[in-house]
Amino acid sequence: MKAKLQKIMDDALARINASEQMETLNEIKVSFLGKKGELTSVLKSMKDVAPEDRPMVGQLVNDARNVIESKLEEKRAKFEKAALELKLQNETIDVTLPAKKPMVGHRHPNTKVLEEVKKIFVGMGYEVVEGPEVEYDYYNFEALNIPANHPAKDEQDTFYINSNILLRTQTSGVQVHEMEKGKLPIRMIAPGRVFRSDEVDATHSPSFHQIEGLVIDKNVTFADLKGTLEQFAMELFGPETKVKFRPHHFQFTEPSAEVDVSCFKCGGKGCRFCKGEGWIEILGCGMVHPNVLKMSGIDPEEYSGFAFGVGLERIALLKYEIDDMRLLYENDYRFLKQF
Ligand code: 2U9
Repeated sequence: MKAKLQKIMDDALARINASEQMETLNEIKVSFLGKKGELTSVLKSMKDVAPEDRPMVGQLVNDARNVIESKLEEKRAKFEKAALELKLQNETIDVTLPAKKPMVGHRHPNTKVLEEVKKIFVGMGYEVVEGPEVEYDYYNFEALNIPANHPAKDEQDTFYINSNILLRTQTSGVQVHEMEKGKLPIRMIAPGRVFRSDEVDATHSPSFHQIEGLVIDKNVTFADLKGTLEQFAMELFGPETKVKFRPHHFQFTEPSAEVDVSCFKCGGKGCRFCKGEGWIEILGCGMVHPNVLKMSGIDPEEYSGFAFGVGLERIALLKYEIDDMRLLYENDYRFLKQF
């Protein structure tokens, strides 16, 4: 019996040593230690062993099982280690390969223009002030001398939240809040999103951005307004830029004007870009209406001021020669990566 066990063990160990893959180890385990395995069959034939020898034979079978199991385990660990080494070798990273180029973000043309405009006015000593997009009717219209029956107040043009509250149609409310604080002089710009119930097309959108400016001090004149906006135009469009003030009407300024700049494409001779005019309209402005000053608690006999308003998208379209405003809102990377 002892010799038989020894032979079974030797066979098992020889097969384990000769095995070259994990699956073979499983087969060996089944054929020696499984239900119908060689070692198990020895245990089953225990009834043929003399009772006094049974403990000894039992011990030998157990010892043989332990040896085979530990050899199987040893070989399994070897296979696993070799598989891991092979995997690591195959997955080695070649650090000398060129890296993938990451996509670099671009500033939106609106942001670029806004930053440029802010820089120009901050350079002239202006403060940048922001305010709420949802505003009281009073701050958007009434405080700006826009009467109840004015067409701008029509529901066709303005998004109302209720009869008293609306989405601002201009950033002017921000200036009114500043004036109400009573701290003079004021020299500020108010950039921000505004809303008008417009149909979308190449030059209109129900939501766009404005930058408005306000200066209030003693002895502020139209000459100050002209000098300031001329300087602004030259910094934004180049030092050769000329400006032209055309009389206009706004409820909140008197006198009022629209400002054209000489075409920065043809220098004023007339081209396709300026539609042969030589001039391009860029903003509106005027001297703050005495009613507007009065309503916010400023004495128009003591103080005067000027104000202006620029459409941010309009400047971006002009400066970057973009022919459709919708491109500014679609966030198509092929468009944005050009800026
Ligand atoms: C206060 C007093 C006066 C702001 C002004 C304009 C002229 C103007 C337009 C430009 C293009 C609006 O974006 S746009 O459609 N704006 O022409 N805005 S004066 O006047 C003010 C503002 C606040 C207290």
